[in-house]
Amino acid sequence: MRLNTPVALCLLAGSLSNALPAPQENPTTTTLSDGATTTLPTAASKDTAVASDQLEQLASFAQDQASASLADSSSKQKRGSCTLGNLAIRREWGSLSASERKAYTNAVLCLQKKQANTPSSLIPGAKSRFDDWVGTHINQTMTIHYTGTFLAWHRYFTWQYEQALRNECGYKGYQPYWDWAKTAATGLANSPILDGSDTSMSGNGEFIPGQGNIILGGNGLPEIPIPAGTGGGCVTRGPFKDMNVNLGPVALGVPGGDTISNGDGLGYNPRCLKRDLTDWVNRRFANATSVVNTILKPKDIYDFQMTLQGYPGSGDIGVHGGHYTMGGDPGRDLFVSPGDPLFYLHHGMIDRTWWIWQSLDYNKRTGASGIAGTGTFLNTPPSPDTTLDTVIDLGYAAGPPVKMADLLSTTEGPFCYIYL
Ligand SMILES: *[C@@H]1O[C@H](CO)[C@@H](O)[C@H](O)[C@H]1NC(C)=O
Ligand SMILES: *[C@@H]1O[C@H](CO)[C@@H](O)[C@H](O)[C@H]1NC(C)=O
Ligand SMILES: [Cu+2]
Repeated sequence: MRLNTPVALCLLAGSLSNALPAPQENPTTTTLSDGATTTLPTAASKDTAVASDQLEQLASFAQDQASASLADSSSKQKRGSCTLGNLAIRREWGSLSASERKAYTNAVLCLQKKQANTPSSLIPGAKSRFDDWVGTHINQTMTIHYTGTFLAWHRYFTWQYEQALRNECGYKGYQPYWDWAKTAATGLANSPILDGSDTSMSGNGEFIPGQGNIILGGNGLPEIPIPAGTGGGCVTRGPFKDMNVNLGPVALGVPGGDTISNGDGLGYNPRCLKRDLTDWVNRRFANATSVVNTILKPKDIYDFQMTLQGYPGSGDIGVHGGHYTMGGDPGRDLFVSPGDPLFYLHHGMIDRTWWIWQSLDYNKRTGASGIAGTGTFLNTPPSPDTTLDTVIDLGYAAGPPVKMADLLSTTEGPFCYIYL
């Protein structure tokens, strides 16, 4: 049978074969594409330890499905050139070795030293190749969040960034991700991603005492007060302690409830990277139960992407609210957030969550019915529906422009990766 290829077995190790006999909430039997069956949870456990196991099971299911499909030469997943032999595997930060982590952060620092592609006449503050991504995100913010393109746009953006690290900075690995469920359990400052060590993504900002709440919502929506975190100032340790944030702010929420901006945020405004690690946000909105809920509850793409970003007015900011978990500047700025290198690990996990959700009803969720929404933020101002033919263009960050149809699967079209 198809799964008995060495690579498939290797992918399966630690997945189905290790499926934990942990107590499950309403388990259900699901038939895999190769005819084998597996037992998946259908509702998130309120016990986060159990929910962590559920998340592992769901991720294993997505891995098994992808490897079975790639091993099957008659599968429809032959449209691109993706095979088990060239499949990239994106891993959780904590599972990388010290040298793999350093290779990643060194590549990011390399991108920050390279010249920008963006003409300074268009974005004067874009000084480095790293800034090209930030500039593109600022320019398109109102047409890529709460839109039909949100998930696919950020999938392509993160993938092109990974390609730039590899092709322009000699990085040999793949984009790592930040598993929020893990940091919700350990605390952020204790995690390998954010402990501030040389093998982390740098840690907290310097502690600024007595900071007021951050206020989300407003503009007619109920306010969501978020307590300030345990940092607030400049990052002082780890690989990014000397980094300059060049662009922004545009809509930066700061403690005390204000939002600050520097005009359109495209001017040159060099300053330190600030973080304000906020365990409260991580635990409240992105614990293992929240992640599993996000994967299991929504049955259509509209509900999925709204749950993930938070239904406006619901008081829930969704797992995407992890931008407020890292806090600081530019972390809390919807426009400039890719200016914190942690953005790409966060969006790696967003993409992983989408990938797992898609695997539960693959054909439907990677086709036309896997798209909902229009081209503008909460359809304001009103704009046409996003379709398979809608084009995503990353401007000066990377090309070529691609259609939505090519971005819905991670193993068809231009992509060839899965998450472990
Ligand atoms: C964990 O997430 C669930 C679902 O999002 C939420 O109801 C619960 O309050 C969270 N736990 C904590 C400790 O905040
Ligand atoms: C900003 O976006 C518009 C279209 O949305 C595009 O025409 C323009 O070239 C973009 N500017 C930059 C600097 O990417
Ligand atoms: Cu974004």
